[in-house]
Amino acid sequence: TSSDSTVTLLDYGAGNVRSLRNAIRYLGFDIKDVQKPEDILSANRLVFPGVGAFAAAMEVLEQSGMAEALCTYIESDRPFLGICLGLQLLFESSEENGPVKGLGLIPGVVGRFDSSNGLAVPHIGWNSIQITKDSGILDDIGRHHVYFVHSYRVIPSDANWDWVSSVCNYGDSFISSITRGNVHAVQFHPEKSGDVGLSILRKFLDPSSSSKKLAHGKASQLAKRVIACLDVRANDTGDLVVTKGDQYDVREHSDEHQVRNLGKPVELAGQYYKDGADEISFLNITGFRDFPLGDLPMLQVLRCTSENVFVPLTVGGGIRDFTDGNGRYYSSLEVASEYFRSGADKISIGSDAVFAAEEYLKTGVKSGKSSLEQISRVYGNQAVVVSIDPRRVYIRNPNDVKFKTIKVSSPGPSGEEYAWYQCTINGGRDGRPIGAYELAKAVEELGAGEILLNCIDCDGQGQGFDIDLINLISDAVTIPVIASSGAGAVQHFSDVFQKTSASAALAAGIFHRKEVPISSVKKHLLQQGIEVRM
Ligand code: 1PR
Repeated sequence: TSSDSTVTLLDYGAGNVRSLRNAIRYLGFDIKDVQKPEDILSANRLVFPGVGAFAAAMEVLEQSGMAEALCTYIESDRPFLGICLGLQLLFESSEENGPVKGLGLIPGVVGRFDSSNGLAVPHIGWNSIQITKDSGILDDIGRHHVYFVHSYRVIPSDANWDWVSSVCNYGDSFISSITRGNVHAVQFHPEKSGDVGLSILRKFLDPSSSSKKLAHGKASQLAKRVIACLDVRANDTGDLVVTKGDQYDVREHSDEHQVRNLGKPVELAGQYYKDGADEISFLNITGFRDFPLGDLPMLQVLRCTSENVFVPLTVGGGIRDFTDGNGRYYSSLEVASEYFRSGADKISIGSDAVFAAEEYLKTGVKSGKSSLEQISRVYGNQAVVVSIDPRRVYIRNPNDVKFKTIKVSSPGPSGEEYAWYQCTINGGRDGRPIGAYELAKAVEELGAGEILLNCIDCDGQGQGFDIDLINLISDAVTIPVIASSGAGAVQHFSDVFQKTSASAALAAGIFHRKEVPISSVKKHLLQQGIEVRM
């Protein structure tokens, strides 16, 4: 048997549970990994983070004999915490590539969110939940938001109601947690839900730990996210620095033309987490030319950051197939896996997604071979962001180009009333014959779970987001769109959420230059009646 500070973790190897491990260690507990079914039966407390797809998880559990051990363990009311798929697997079956049989401990079917009314699926982001019965572990949740990322959910019913301990709203009312005796499971990710998430884990790991017993809140709408972005690259002396460009030019306008240095990546990320960032993105902006697995410091940045930062981390730059100088071939999936193993929750693909979309639009066939398709097949759509770097091209006549055009709100330099948005690759250096609209639609079909929508014209200008562009893209897709580039004042954030259906707003310079703290942005949004996580 294991000592009091030991937590048994059932990680069947289907994905990244590094952040959960980090959170458990941060709380002062040791982790023992389940190797065989008996390890489940002898656990003091068992955490089961479900990752990957339902069917694959069930197959592993059944073949290894762990399904039976899990059922025995749970039926004898031993301390259990399931997370995300670890909740869903307790039910009878799932529609994910199914129907597929689950463990069958709780009545109910796991179904997909209905996106037919324009609901963005996956459900990604922060909601507050409504407690329906006392569970102990949720004592401190109050009105706080917790982080969800999933496309499937269970609807509460008379048959499962005695298990339900909280519900949440997204399109439908769905089960956000269950509790019976010592058995708990949550649909959200406590390890990614900041301080309140850590307190939920702590209450499970040590039920005698003190709690504030906050008054319960209501199930909220999905909160709009505020994301801090760190463009990272090596400076001329080889140190990794956070930099920031003007329209993608990151060098100082001095004689030396040094790479602008705005701080150290790990420190800044830690600061933004404390300041209330809902997510942190790292973009390895020279990844297109310097192979990222040769760039071990970036992986180190992720490892260090994820030890202390408990909100989602995205990393992008250089995700593509690569053959190094010695002829060793690395697939994009290997590159992404290394990023995930180092602590990323999502990866972001820029240039390579443009090639994939071009190929798909040309052939009309999904080859399944692009980095985008491969990574989303293995890690799920929710783990794959496509970063678009468009440049505005003004035109006189909308029929001049074969791409989707818009009538612009303010005319171009020669009075042009129309524009299209040309995709670029290699950090904005090369324009491609594809529009941002066409790209967004194509990458959604190829498996992207989210779009990070930059705008080269607005980048670093502090004049506000490109509302025309954001409307163009968010109308084109049902996956969440992250508006990026141009934030210079708190009003720009309320503007983008009031005038577009963007799910999140990302900013860099305004935070790095300490012009406006994240908390002021949140306060302003709240005053404007926009749901945010405080
Ligand atoms: O093409 O897969 O290797 O990915 C490269 C990634 O690096 C892409 O996501 C691309 O956007 C990014 N990138 C490449 N070069 C630059 C550069 O600036 N020279 N940065 C770059 C992109 C844009 C935003 C920025 C916002 C907000 N940075 O992420 O943070 O525009 O800035 P602001 O709030 O200061 O206006 P691949």
